[in-house]
Amino acid sequence: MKKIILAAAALGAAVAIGAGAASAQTLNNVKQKGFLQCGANTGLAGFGQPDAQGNWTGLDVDYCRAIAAAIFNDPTKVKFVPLSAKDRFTAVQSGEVDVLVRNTTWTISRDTSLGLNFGAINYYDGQGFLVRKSLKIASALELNGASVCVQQGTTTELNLADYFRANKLELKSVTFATSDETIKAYEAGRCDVFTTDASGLYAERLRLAKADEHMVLPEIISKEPLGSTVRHGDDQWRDIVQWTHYAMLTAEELGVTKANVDTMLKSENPDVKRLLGTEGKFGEPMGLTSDGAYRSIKHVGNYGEVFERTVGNGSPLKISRGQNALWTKGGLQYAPPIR
Ligand SMILES: N[C@@H](CCC(=O)N[C@@H](CS)C(=O)NCC(=O)O)C(=O)O
Repeated sequence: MKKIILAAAALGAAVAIGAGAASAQTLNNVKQKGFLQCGANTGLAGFGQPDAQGNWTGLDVDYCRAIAAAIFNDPTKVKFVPLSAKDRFTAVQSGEVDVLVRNTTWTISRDTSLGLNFGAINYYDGQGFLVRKSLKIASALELNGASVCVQQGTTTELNLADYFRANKLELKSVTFATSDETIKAYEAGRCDVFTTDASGLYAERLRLAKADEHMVLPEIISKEPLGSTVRHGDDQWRDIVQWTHYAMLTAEELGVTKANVDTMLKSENPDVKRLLGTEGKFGEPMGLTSDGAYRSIKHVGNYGEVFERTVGNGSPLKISRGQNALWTKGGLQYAPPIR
């Protein structure tokens, strides 16, 4: 079975890289398999993490569940494939996974030379620094000569070098292949500083024995728009992945929730009708049913609900919405109109 899946997907991928639109096969492959293969983190609290029973939770995990719900009307029709920073892009290119939702930053090189497309940004982030309070420093500009633990294959490494060079600071970077090794080396004192996306700092800090002895410095040194990633050459699939996020954002804008979505089916509000498919057939041109968005909201919730549950006040991370607030509330989360 796995061989058939990989063969079909590899064929799709080969054609995709070669001839573009011909390979609009991902949705059909997923329907044929009966489940979505989602590239996930190896274990990042709040974003993508399996528990001891193998139950996956997190903001990125729920995005994948929302895509599966739109396709199968069942959020459990997903197989999560844990991928390290180094292996994640090959897994998308080869078709091992149908979509990557794994705290991955949208950059021009990834969006072009790697033959990938970014769907939607489900978390606007930026890189920061974690240090011991005992170091008694208040700013990253005081890190001259510091040893910094960082993970390979990430934008983190590149930003770190740029920041230290731009601020004429001497840098000793200590690099590791996985976040596990990186945070353990930091905790063991092999470096003064741990750096990654700010959301990752809050998540990894939870794993430290004495989390309160560590603090996040105020500087955010980069833009890290974290989003869903698919292969080039399958516009239909990219539309599905992209509009699933926008449907969940629009639901939050319109006050449509997991709990009230069935009541909202009776709403006379034209925006709600178009979102839930009681007016207009916006799912169908993408190969979905017209109630695709309804299914995602019914089974997973709107963006605000998912945020609070996974990384916000309903979670151990307690991250505030900040840049991930709706545009109507001063944030960057903005969905194009469903019309
Ligand atoms: N957003 C950055 C960094 C993403 C990243 O991989 N962060 C690390 C540190 S928290 C991570 O998730 N590691 C988990 C792993 O590779 O197992 C990127 O796309 O390069």
